Amino acid sequence: MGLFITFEGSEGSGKTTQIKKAGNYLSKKNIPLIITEEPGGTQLGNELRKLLLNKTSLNIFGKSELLLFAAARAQHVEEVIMPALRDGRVVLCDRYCDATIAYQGFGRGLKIEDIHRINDFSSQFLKPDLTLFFDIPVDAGLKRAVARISQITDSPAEDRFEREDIQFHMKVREGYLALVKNEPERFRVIDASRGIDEVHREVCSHLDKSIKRLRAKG
Ligand code: Z5A
Repeated sequence: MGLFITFEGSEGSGKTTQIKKAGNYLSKKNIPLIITEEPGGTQLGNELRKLLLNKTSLNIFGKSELLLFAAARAQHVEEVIMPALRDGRVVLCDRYCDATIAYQGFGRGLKIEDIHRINDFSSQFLKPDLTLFFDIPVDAGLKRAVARISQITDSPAEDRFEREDIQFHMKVREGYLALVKNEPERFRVIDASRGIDEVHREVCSHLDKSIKRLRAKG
């Protein structure tokens, strides 16, 4: 069985930058891996991603949004993540079930117990071995995210969530911090306000430890 590592964080925390660098780091060590993301990672997931993230005139209610993320996850777990893990690969995944608790639970205010049930169903109870949470103050992260979006000119901006007000993003961060508190053994909190290379070095040290642990298990 491989190793399942998720990257989580609020807007502009740099997790997408870091997941790519982590992939390069592991590839250089000849460790078989895939990099994937939620929502996305499959054809169905990519279609749902467009619906969920591009700002259109479509009115999506909170519960419908929750179920669309769950549908993308169900497909992703069965089609991509589980086969890769069975194949002995390291799976690096940009967001997963924790994002649903943070955004739909804390951000939108949907019932947390309902979300746990839906997460369990859509993920077939598959939990990450390790979750790196990239933590950054909300205003600093939003500044980065807005700057990145303003550079995109060749495709529709995936900015439906960035357009939410600052209170929404503060509740999301609060949600992540509550998850970290509940499961300290799974999470590593990374101070994402530092420079890219410094953050990368810390990511590599967590990856190395997890891989060592996996190898020790045989
Ligand atoms: N969502 C949800 O609501 N429920 C769910 O169940 C799931 C997701 C799974 C899609 O996520 C959205 O879906 C997300 C939650 C919701 N909300 N939003 N938005 P996403 O991961 O695809 O989108 P994102 O969170 O907006 O990611 P992002 O914009 O790609 O941000 P990021 O990954 O945190 O950061 P980045 O792209 O690596 O960096 C942003 C910019 O900052 C970029 O210009 C970098 O060059 C720069 N950067 C990165 N690191 C640094 C450092 N260290 N210093 C300075 N500048 C930096």
